[in-house]
Amino acid sequence: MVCAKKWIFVLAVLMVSFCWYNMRRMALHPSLVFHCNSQLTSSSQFDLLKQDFLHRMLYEKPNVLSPPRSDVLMMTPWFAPIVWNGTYNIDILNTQFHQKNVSIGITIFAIKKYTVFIKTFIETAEKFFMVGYEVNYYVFTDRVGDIPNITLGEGRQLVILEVPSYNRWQEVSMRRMEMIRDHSRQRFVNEVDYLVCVDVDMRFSDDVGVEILSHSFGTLHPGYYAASRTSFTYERRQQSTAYIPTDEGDFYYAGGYFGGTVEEVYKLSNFCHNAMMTDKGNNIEAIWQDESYLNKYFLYHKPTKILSPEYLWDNNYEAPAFLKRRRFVAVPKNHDAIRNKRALRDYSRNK
Ligand code: 4GW
Ligand code: MN
Repeated sequence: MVCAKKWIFVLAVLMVSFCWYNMRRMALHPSLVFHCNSQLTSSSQFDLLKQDFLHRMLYEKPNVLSPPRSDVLMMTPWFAPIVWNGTYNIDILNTQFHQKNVSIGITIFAIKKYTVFIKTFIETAEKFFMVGYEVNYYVFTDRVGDIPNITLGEGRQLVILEVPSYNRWQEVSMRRMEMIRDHSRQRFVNEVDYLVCVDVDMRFSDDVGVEILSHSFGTLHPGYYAASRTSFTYERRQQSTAYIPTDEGDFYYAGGYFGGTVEEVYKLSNFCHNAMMTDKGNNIEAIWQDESYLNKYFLYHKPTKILSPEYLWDNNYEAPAFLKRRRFVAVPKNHDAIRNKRALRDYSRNK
């Protein structure tokens, strides 16, 4: 009898402390109280998740106390990597991206006489651009008959998109944004995961692979990677939607190389095209056309990855010691033969 009383007492003490504890917990963290019921056993979207894992790979251990590069900035203040040779392991990246089965679209514009650049562009891309992946070359042109027949590797195809040409060269350059936007929503979104949007007057001369891919990416302009904020050639007139004040700006991004997922490229090109149209309505055009609007976009929608000038170089510049590779290089243009007007718009413009 005494024993039973003792147990009833112990039980009562336990119950009181349990209630007290829970009341305190509820008072402090009301949101921590979950009402669990049979839903725990019902199905969930997580049931469909695939367990991706990497296989055994042998490579040098990353060393926390000795970064792979100390001569260049490898990370922005918003934690976007800046892609330089020596900072990544392409084997790890390839394993990850192949597992996701990614496909890549590359957009190029060959309007009027710029069709002459297509052959070298595609031939060199076949050697160096996203080798081993599914690649669609989207060639926008007004001269379909001038696009040469080029034999492509397995999983790679050429898609010719006939588009109108504009009289003013500035408009030819700027309207790329509108066409990329429209085709992103109508076509690209159904065909590829990522888009890479580049100038056509270029050649690949070294590997460009999945290390460049990210949600959204921009590229450091080879003429301005070391420049001060105030000397960036952003649009400085307040009346323009591309306006950037002299006390703002991270980098000067090149108009001839950006990309990301199709959705992100859609948002970017939609912004740039709309901003251009607003300016057009106000009779103003940004100083470096599409490049100025792109720089405005990236200032307030920070890219999640940034490509170093290895990915966009012009041999008119003296190659600095930190430049270990020149992967994508401007093809010298004969301005009088190629362009309708003498207009200096090269990467070497500030030289
Ligand atoms: C001046 O007479 C011109 S024509 C300036 C650009 C022109 C142009 C540009 C063109 O007649 N046809 C054309 O397809 N484009 C596209 O716009 C082409 O994809 C080219 O790579 C891109 C940007 O022009 P760009 O390469 O001449 O610009 P920069 O010198 O800044 O790389
Ligand atoms: Mn160019």
